Amino acid sequence: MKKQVLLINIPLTEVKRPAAAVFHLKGQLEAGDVSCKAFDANIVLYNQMKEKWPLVQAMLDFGNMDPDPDLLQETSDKLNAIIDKEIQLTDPEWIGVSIFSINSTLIGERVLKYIRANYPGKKLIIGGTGLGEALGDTKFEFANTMLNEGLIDYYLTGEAEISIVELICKDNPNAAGINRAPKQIANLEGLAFANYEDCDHSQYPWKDFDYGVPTYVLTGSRGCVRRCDFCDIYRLWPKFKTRGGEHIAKEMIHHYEQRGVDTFYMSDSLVNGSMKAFRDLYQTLLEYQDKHDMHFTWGGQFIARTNEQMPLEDYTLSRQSGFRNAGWGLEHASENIRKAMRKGFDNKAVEDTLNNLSTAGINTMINFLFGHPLETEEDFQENIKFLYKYKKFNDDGTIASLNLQQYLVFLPGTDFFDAKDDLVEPDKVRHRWVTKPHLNTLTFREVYYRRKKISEICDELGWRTYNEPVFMNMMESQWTLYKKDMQEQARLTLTDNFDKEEQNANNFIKTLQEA
Ligand code: B12
Ligand code: SF4
Repeated sequence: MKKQVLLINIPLTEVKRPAAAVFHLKGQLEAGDVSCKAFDANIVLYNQMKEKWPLVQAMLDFGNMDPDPDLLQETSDKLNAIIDKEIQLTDPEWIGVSIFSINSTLIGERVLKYIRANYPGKKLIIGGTGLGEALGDTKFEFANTMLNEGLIDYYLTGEAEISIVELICKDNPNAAGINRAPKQIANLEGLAFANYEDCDHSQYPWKDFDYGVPTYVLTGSRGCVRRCDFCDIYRLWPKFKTRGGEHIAKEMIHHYEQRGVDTFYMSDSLVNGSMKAFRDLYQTLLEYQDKHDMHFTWGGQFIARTNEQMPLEDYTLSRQSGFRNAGWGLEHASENIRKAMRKGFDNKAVEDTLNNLSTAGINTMINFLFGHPLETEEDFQENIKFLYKYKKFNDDGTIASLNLQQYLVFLPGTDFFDAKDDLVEPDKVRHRWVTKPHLNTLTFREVYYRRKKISEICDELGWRTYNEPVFMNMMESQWTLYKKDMQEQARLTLTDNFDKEEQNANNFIKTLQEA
């Protein structure tokens, strides 16, 4: 059926739930009386290449400098055929391609070349957080390259609900966010609800993932109430803006009444950034559940708070309203390192939060970030202590898993990156750093050892972890490369002998066990 606009989500996005952008923007355009089809090409491709999907994911990973050319060709040909069919079906005037993250640029460029070559008369735009290296990176290098090569007509930066309406509905290409930096949207309640009518539930492998049923991604707030130094969120959204909790609940109710979907994942940086909005949200859902024979399920990222800031009642009531999963960036068990990162919560907040989650029956997946340049032996021991002290919350299911990732990198577009020269200096090998001698003595050798030790302790204690074999594989390759580079460039041989470090760590574990 002919549409004015076709919005396409391309790889790489997760298949466990639809990527939200195209459905959010469809809602906005249709409210402006422009017909729009939101199409998730990523999920159609996934269904065609299911067996090879892990390889496709690894190939498109931005860090993969050596993608398999045959697989890339096959993926690209299949994706172009999928997109071609959809363009023929909808014959749109405008085509918008979503570049979800930097992992979408490699395949994105090929898609844009294909559409440009085969449909030169169509107006082509891109948007998404993959237009630059990081959110705070206002050079939008990928987007500018595409524009300069004539592959697109416009790129829309940042949150695009208003700029896309300006461009397509109001024919105003000079509005903020079009081919230049965005302007933060002041009133999120002024936007239309997301429109998931085009989302084909039968395509998604729901049953293989957490909730097991159709799940929509919704946005309650943008920006963050914190300013962690390694994070780029506050550069793009300088202010924390939230919808009222009642307004968010009404959108959930709308999707339930329209398509029977009762399960949601919030894209917010923090669902409890505003305690007022959080409380209004669960109250409104509870009231609706009381009157109807149904139950919501929802989850999202949240921040640790003390009992004084968020008492147990908030946990139990939100759980009753369906709040089941909370993603949590603990990042480090040492208060000192969290302070250096500006995480903004102390050990009491960690303790209170874990106890309350456990009592209320809400589970959490915790992110860690290892290898902070200021991390001392004592800070490292705090991470070990955490694994012993809170193992009970792994056992009772409260901590659903630990996402240990690899190690901390300096992401351009963050305060951490900008302060790099105050903290570290280049190591003897490329791409590496050592902490400035007057601050610490940390080198990649310790980062590698400590990361490995944490992995081993998790294994021994039976902690559930996320993607750990893949992360540790990458750490091993990094370590091998580091040793090789050290030897070649500094004529310094590093051995795998960590006896001294092992002894220190094991002595510390002994004191924990005896305590
Ligand atoms: C939810 C989420 C995820 C989910 C994805 C769920 C899914 N279905 O794929 C999970 C946890 C799996 C995930 C994974 C990753 N993510 Co993520 N994720 C987010 C998060 C928190 C919200 C994204 C979202 O849904 N927003 C809601 C929708 C409506 O907004 P949106 O996608 O940004 O779209 C808006 C604009 O970008 C723009 N837009 C988007 N597309 C288009 C298209 C057109 C044509 C136009 C005009 C405009 C436009 O308009 C939209 C409406 O305002 C963001 C951070 C944030 N708060 O935004 C990070 C974020 C997008 N993720 C990021 C990254 C790096 C990743 C990962 C690579 C790894 C990682 N470190 O987490 C992987 C990559 C995923 C993959 N498969 O390759 C970065 C991207 C940075 C970058 N420059 O690439 C972000 C910004 C977080 C960050 N600060 O680092 N992520
Ligand atoms: S709490 Fe999360 S989203 Fe907010 S600034 Fe810190 S890392 Fe970024």
